[in-house]
Amino acid sequence: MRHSTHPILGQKPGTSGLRKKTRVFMTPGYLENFVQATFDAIGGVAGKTLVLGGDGRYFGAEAAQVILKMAAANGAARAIVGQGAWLSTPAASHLIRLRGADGGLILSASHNPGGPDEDFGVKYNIANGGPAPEAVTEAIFAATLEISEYRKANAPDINLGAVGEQHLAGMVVEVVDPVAAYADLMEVLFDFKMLRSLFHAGFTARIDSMNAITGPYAVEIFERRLGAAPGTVVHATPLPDFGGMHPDPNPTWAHELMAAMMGPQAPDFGAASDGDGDRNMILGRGVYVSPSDSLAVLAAEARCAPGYAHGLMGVARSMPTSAAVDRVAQALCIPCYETPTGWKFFGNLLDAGRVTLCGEESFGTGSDHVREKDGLWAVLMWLSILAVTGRSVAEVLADHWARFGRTYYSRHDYEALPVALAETIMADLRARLAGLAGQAAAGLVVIRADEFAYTDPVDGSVSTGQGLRIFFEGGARAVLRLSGTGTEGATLRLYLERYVPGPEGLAQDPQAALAPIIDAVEALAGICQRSGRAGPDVVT
Ligand code: VG1
Ligand code: CO
Repeated sequence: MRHSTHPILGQKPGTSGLRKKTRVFMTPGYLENFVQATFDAIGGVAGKTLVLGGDGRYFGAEAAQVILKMAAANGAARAIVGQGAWLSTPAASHLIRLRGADGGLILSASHNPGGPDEDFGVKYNIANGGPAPEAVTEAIFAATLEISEYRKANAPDINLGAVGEQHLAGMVVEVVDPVAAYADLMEVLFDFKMLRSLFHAGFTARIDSMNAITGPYAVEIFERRLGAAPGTVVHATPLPDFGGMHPDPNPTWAHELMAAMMGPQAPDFGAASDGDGDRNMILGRGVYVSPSDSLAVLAAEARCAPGYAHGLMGVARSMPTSAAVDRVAQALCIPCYETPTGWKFFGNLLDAGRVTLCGEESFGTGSDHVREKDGLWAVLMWLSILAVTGRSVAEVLADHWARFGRTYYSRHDYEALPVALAETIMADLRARLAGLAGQAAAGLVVIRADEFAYTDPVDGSVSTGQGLRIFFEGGARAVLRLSGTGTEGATLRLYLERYVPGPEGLAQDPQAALAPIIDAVEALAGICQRSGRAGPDVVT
């Protein structure tokens, strides 16, 4: 059936898909318009195979029914759907690749809270399993400006609870176990026998799935296949509102896990996942691993896992991520690429075989096994390192810093700022960037400042306006950029970094180590002064 429609006024996918308040997505025709625009932008879906699933959040199952009817009406041949409309983002990426699908739709707003008054989102992934590159998101945006009708089959709902094939207006709907293929892939990359022995020998862990999608995956992998004690995975059932949890795996939002890991009864290892399972936070007993350090450690120790026993082709990090991994790449004599924020920028490098590991400061690490970041993969990498080296998380970190030096790092988020104010703060600083070199700010001299732009080394595409960078004397750096994933006002992210080569000062708290840079940025940009805020909302 054809439904005529009004243009939806230019809905532009952000850093990772289109993210809006759930009620906006539930407005009649809204989801339909965006999905039709996506189908139109990719040249239609006639005869194609699509993968579909999401993180279990509110409205996901209803949205899946709508998308299936639309895919059928648009002539798709087959839809592969996770049972219950469940698929973690890395599992969806794997399924697209494994089944040779033409693309997939992931129903998630990732680390944003879920529920009728919270957030929903739709991400379109391409045939390599990765997020749509900028050219595709631009085409989707253009299509949202032009769309005049959408097509949706007038058919009954599919039973998403029943694994097997069903038919919907000429399209095959294949409902699959969301976990099995992903867990099998992990068995190929990691030595499950060795990891089973680790748990068998009494190693303890707390894996916090935050009531989101990784629960069933983590229970299958850690408790069933690796023999970790029942209850190792906590908050293991995906709930439509994540049980009120904010599934953002950082010290602020995963505070229950933080408290457990810093307390007297702490297990050996702790990890948390985000809503759609592509992010991770890694903890040891009494110790927090900053994501930039986690990426560097994984790169340095990757050979501990059989999937990486032959070494790495290269590594890539997003620009705001610390340079800790650069020093590892230098020691390994492999290339290190610096890309804009967002996993889509790693896709070409991974496809071209130029890099094996990638990571972002926002708790995302991954490899060429899929084309998304992968939270549980990171957990298995860390467990492999601990099993092979026989060291604790704290010892692995201390060894790494002793060898490579320590890069103090922190991200300060100012959330829900008035959009105009956030844009003015950025515009004012941007206008002054060129003149900053040689100037002192709160006693710290600026060496150089610019706005990051990226030319993709594989296809030559250029992405501009990717963050304001200020380099200070002594190897310190600050980056400012506006978030592309929020749904309320603007979020300004300030990324801070300082390298200390020797063992001196290694025990220093990152906020204390970074205090001179924090003061310098406030002197230059006046974020607190102009917003009237006493400080950032979230510090990671
Ligand atoms: C944030 C992170 C970025 C990440 C993106 C999607 O984007 O900073 O590193 O790739 O979320 O992650 P932004 O524009 O808000 O800074 V997820 O877990 O949504 O797939
Ligand atoms: Co995510």
